[in-house]
Amino acid sequence: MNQTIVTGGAGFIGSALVRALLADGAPRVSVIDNLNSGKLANLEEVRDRVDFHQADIRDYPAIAPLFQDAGRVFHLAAIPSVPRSITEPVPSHESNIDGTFNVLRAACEGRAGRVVYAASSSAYGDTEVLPKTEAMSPNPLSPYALQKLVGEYYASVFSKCYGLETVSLRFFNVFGPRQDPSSPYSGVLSLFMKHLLARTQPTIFGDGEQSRDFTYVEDVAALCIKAARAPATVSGRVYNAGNGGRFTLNQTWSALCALDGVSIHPIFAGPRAGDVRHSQADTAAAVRDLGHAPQFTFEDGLRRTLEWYRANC
Ligand code: UD2
Repeated sequence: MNQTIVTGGAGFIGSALVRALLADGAPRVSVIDNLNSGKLANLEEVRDRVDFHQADIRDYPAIAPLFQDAGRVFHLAAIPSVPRSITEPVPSHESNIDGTFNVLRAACEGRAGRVVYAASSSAYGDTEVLPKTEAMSPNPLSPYALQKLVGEYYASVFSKCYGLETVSLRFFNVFGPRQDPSSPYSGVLSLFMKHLLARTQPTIFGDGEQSRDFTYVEDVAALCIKAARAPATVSGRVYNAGNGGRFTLNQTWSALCALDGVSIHPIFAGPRAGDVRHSQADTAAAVRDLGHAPQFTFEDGLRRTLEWYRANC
């Protein structure tokens, strides 16, 4: 019952989690990834301690045997983009809902230990009050937000009906090294890093006054591990995985320009469909129940991420 599984473990968050698990004492980690957006290069330094399975979570017969007697499962595989879920709703639905159901079913039938599920802060949509607490009613504004919310509900129902231990963590705009800037659907910070280093203008959708609780990837990885260890009373529950702060896109771009000693004006385009206006996590429940203790301020994270892009892009 010792095996640790990370779905999406070749992605930028998943690979950070794999490194954190190995550093935390896991002898080996099993990664399930279809390599659609993940890359084996993300696992390069730890490849000899990773059992890699190229498989798609939409393919139940392919993944089910891998979950037999697994000790703990971290389910991060997804198609993670609000705009992509609007333009390409079918693959997004199939991966994020059907794929999540398959992972939960495989974990349940394989008698696996706890499943930690990567949910999303997008589930909140726009709320009148900030920061956002888990007690607020969800209000998904995009297919992606709804899909991630359905995954939470499924995780909770598997806990209630089948006794599978699950914990959902609502990731708040995770950023850090290895986030891939090559797609128009890439996370905004990876795109900002690319433009900063190329000395080109980024595009900001809307007025740039929308805000995000940007959360450094290593803090999220650490919280995932804590969620897997927390007492059984957390099973079926949902927690925010955020830093607790909030920065507008205009502030973020200016901070990055200041870090690199340049001044580049962004291009402003129309607002993006499905966008949430403001996002900020209340971290109290995760601190209380899971021992969440973010180590990196936003500025620390920006510096570390910029250093990595300078060295690797
Ligand atoms: C959502 C979730 C996040 C995570 C993510 C996965 C919210 C608040 N957050 O992130 O937790 O699940 O989905 O994809 O729902 N933008 C620009 N220019 C660009 C690209 C983006 O201005 O070139 C804007 C975008 O309109 C948005 C902000 O930057 O206002 C962040 O966009 P994102 O795609 O990085 O992440 P977001 O907030 O959709």
